[in-house]
Amino acid sequence: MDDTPLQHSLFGDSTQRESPQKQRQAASTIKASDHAVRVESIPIEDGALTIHYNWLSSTEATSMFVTLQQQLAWEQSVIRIYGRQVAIPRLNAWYGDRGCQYSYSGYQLPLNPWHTQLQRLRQRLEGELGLQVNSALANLYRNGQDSVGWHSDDEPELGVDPTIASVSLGAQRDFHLKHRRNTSSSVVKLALPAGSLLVMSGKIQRYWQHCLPKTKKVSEPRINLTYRHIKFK
Ligand SMILES: O=C(O)CCC(=O)C(=O)O
Ligand SMILES: [Mn+2]
Repeated sequence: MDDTPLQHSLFGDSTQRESPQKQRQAASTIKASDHAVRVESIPIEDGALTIHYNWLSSTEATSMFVTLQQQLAWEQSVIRIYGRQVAIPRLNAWYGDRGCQYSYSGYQLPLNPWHTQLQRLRQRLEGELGLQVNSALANLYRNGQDSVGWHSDDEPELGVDPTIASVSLGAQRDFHLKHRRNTSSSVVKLALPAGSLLVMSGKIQRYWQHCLPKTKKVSEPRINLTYRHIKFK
């Protein structure tokens, strides 16, 4: 797989490389306590994609990474593919309100009660962005050889056109999206730095797939938290 990080020219990888003046010019820069959050909407057909760079300050992102790496209930999930048991190339852990069950590829992740730090971010997502969230899937990519393959977050328990809020901590990794039907539209390639929040909404899970490809360029670990809303029957 080609893992060349083709930057989306409009959407640079992080505010850290930009001058303070350029940061001030960004149309939607807002001040969140001690750090500047830069919000960019990526124009795509059939869905909405927004990145909030520096949603967490670098101090917050670093300390949260250390705590969560040590304290989350990381497990090696094994899924069934064509009758074979296959270990997925990352560790994961599932958190949520009571009754939030989540399965993929026939595997039901055990539900953990909220970790305080995950709960704190959940409250920020609800309070600041007005999102409705009752669960979070945590992924730990131990190095560049860990990955997640092409998929959509379209499990029935997420309902129609779910909003997924994805927080990145640790090593920066590339995140790719491709349209399911319009094969002529090119793959959208984004870099997700520590402290960024990516919000996928609208019809995006219906029309697009996303993945986190393997890369030889990264040897450090990364944690990703995808906040979701599980619908009860
Ligand atoms: O690690 C990421 O950025 C994406 C993870 C993801 O797509 C998922 O858990 O469904
Ligand atoms: Mn996903």
